[in-house]
Order: sequence, then structure tokens, then C-alpha cells
Amino acid sequence: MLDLKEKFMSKVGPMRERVQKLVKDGGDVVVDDVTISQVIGGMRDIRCMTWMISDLDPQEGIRFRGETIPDLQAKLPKAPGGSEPIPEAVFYFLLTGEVPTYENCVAVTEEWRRRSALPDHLVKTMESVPPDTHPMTQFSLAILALQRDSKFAAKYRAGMKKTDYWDPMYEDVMDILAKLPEIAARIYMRAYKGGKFIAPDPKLDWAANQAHMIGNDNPEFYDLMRLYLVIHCDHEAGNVSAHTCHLVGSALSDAFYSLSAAMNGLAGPLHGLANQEVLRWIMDVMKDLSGVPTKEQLYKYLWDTLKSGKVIPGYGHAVLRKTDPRYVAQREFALKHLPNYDMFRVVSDIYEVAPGILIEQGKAKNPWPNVDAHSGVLLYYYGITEYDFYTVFFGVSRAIGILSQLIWSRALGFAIERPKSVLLEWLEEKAAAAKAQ
Ligand code: NMX
Ligand code: MLT
Repeated sequence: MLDLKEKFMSKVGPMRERVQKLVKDGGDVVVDDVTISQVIGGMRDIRCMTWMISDLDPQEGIRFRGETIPDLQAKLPKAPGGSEPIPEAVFYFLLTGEVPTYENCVAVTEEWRRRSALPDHLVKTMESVPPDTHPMTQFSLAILALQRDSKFAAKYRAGMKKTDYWDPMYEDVMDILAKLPEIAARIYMRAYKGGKFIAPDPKLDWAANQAHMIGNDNPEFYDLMRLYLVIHCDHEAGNVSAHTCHLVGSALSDAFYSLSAAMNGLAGPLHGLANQEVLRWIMDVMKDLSGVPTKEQLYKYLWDTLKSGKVIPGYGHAVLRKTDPRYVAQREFALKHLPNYDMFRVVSDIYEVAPGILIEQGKAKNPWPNVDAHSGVLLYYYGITEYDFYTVFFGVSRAIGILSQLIWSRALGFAIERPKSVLLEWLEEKAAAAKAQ
């Protein structure tokens, strides 16, 4: 058995006891109040879920099991010759809470390689979809098509104790993560490169293989893929993709159903699709203003974007109230590898101009850039110019986090999600009663 699975198993018992004790001793403690604005306004900020693997502080940004992105960059193992941590390491860390050794990570790489072959039925399904179907639709469909082979669904049908749910869930998650890079690569190569298939290279780690299978063997791009697939992996529970995965999984739908649903949420322009929107918008800026614009030109262009009723893509956040540390990590990568690239100069200039405009407009609660404001320019620089594809990379990464939590959610026997909705009249009566007091 993989050391990772053994380590996970050893943590399940103590964690179950901890949760049971919490509910027994503190189950009646009130943790939040809810206002009508929150009910109407997307449940913003209501504390009503628990998530074990990451936590988002509005000022500081994401911490994965207590560690910031720079902490992870310093602590997690890297591939030989690489300078960014490998996603295998972050998966191990999220699942167990322990920093893996390089050997632990190699064992995960090997395990994923062993499980990576795509079944014929999946390849046939993928090839039956028109290649110009949006890559996120193809991605979600492919994940769903794999559901046929779910070990969790088969074991559930045969009959299984609740305390055993995590085991086939773990097996399904390992199968999915093993297959995602090739699924993504097949979509990319079919949509943009005439369907040529590049087989994975057994010498490469998971992220480098993602780069290799889309035809890019630049070692710097391998490192970008490692960074990209680590920093997008999780953002606590309330974002649309994580919450969807958790919600669907809570009905004991297996990992394939849960992840496919999550990817449909990630495909929305206010969520993950914002990364393609940013690049599309920057291309428009550079086309309309004939190259790198002046800050004055940018100022006007940004205002025109807002006045036309559009959002400034890549700016703002539902929780964050400062520059996203994932933006900072990508900016540092750009400063190291592509400081003089025209499009990076535009991205940097937007960073100087956009927050002031959003503050001036006075609507957005957070005028600072999020992760999506920077990811596209890096991919574009390394030749991945087909920006409709960018959200698929986000999805490959996001699977690492939300599926780690899904295993934990089944291990801890978390309940089916079923909050209470209320009629608008009920809210109106509440509001009137409060006013009358
Ligand atoms: N450009 C223009 N207006 C904005 C922006 C922006 N970047 N961000 C927020 N606003 C507006 C927002 O549309 C809302 O307007 P209205 O009152 O007319 O409905 C108002 O400001 C208040 O919104 P907030 O409470 O600040 O933001 P909210 O929590 O509702 O939404 C986002 C968060 C991320 C959806 C929003 O900031 C946005 O639409 N950003 C642009 C899209 C984007 O970058 N999404 C990616 C987020 C990260 N991810 O990967 O998921
Ligand atoms: C994410 O990574 O999921 C986004 O930043 C959106 C969010 O956290 O709400």
C-alpha cells in the first residue's frame, strides 16, 4: 500500500474522535448570525461550513494547512532541476498535513503513472465531441464519462459500512488525478493541434508531463506548470467549484460526479473562466491601442470597459481585500523569467491603474487583482496562446484540493448538505417586525 494511504488511514481515527468531541461538547455554540443582505447577497461571509485543508484570510490570502504560498515554495520537494514545488507534494500535504519527503512524492508520481491510462470508452467519448466545443465542456464531460468505472459507486451498490466510505473514494480520487493531465492534453491537442497525441514521458513528474503532452518541453515551462498547478489547487470551501464538489459529494455522489459538477461552476466567467477573459481583454487592449498603451490610455480604456457594463476581469474578490498572493507568486515568476515581455508590461501597468479606478468607481469591495489577472500572460509567453483552454489548467489543479477534502469528508461522515431556504415574504415580515421594534 502506498505510504500516503497508510499515513492517511492513521489520521482518520483521531480526527473522527476530534469531530465527535467537538459536536458533543460544543454543538450548541452559536458561530454566526445571518442578515437579510447575506441571504439575498450570495451568502457572503456566513460561517456555515468546515474545510480542513485550506483557509482564506481576507488580508493575508490563502494558507494551505497553515502554510502560505512562499512557505510551500520553501518547504515542499521539487523535481530535480526544477525550482517550484511539485503538485504531488501539495496533494500529500493537503491529505495528511505532513510535509512529504522527495521519496514520498516520487511514490505518488509512480502511483499516478500506474493509474494514468485512459480507458477506450473514454477516448471514444472524447473523440465524439465536436473539437470546437468549449474545452471546459469537454473536460467536464470526460470526467463524467469516467464515472462508469467508479469504485465508490460499485462498492456502495454492493453494500458498505459508512466508516469504509473513504477507502473507495480515495481510490477514485487517485484514478482521477492520475488521468487528468492526459485528458486535458487530449482536449488541447484535438482542439488546436490537429489531434496529434503525445504519450506521457515516464521520466517526468505529473506537472511536467502536463506540459510535455501539450507539446512544450521547455524546462522553464515545466516549472510554470508546477507553480500553476500548485497555487490554483484550493481556496477554502466557499468558492463555487469547491462548494459544488462538496455539495454534490454530500449526497454520496462519487468523485467523478462531484468533480464534473465542480468544473461546470469553474467554467463561469465570474469564477475560473475569468482567466481566459483576462487574456482576451488584454489582447483587445493591445489591439485597440496598437501595442503597449500609456497609463493615460489604459485609464480611459478601463473606464470604457466599466461604462460598457462589463467587469474588469481578474480584479475583485468575494473574500480577499488585498492583492491575491497567487497573483504575487505569478508576478515574481514573470519578473524572473520574462521581465521585458510586452504583455507582462501591460499586466503590470493595469496593476498600477485598475485599483485606483475601481476605488474611484466605488462599487467593488476589493479593487486588487486576483489569481486570474496574471495566469494567462505566463501561459501566452510560453506559446499556449489558445486562451479558451486556460480554465482547464485551473481545473486540473483545483481537483487536487477539492478531491483531497472529499476523501476527508467521507472519512469524517459529513452529512448531506440541506440548508433551509425561506420565502421572500418571510424575509419581508422579518424586516418589517425588526423595523417596528
Ligand atoms: N469590475 C467591475 N465591477 C466589479 C468588479 C470588477 N472587477 N468586482 C466587483 N465589481 C462590482 C460587482 O459587480 C458589484 O456590482 P453591483 O453592485 O452592480 O452588482 C459590486 O462591485 C460589488 O461586488 P463585490 O461585493 O465587490 O464583489 P462580489 O463578491 O459580488 O464578486 C467577483 C466577486 C470576483 C465575482 C467580482 O469581483 C468580479 O466580478 N470580478 C471580475 C471577475 C473575476 O475576476 N473573477 C475571478 C475571481 C477569482 N476566481 O478565480 O474565481
Ligand atoms: C478561487 O480560487 O476559488 C477564487 O479565488 C474564488 C473564491 O475564492 O471565491
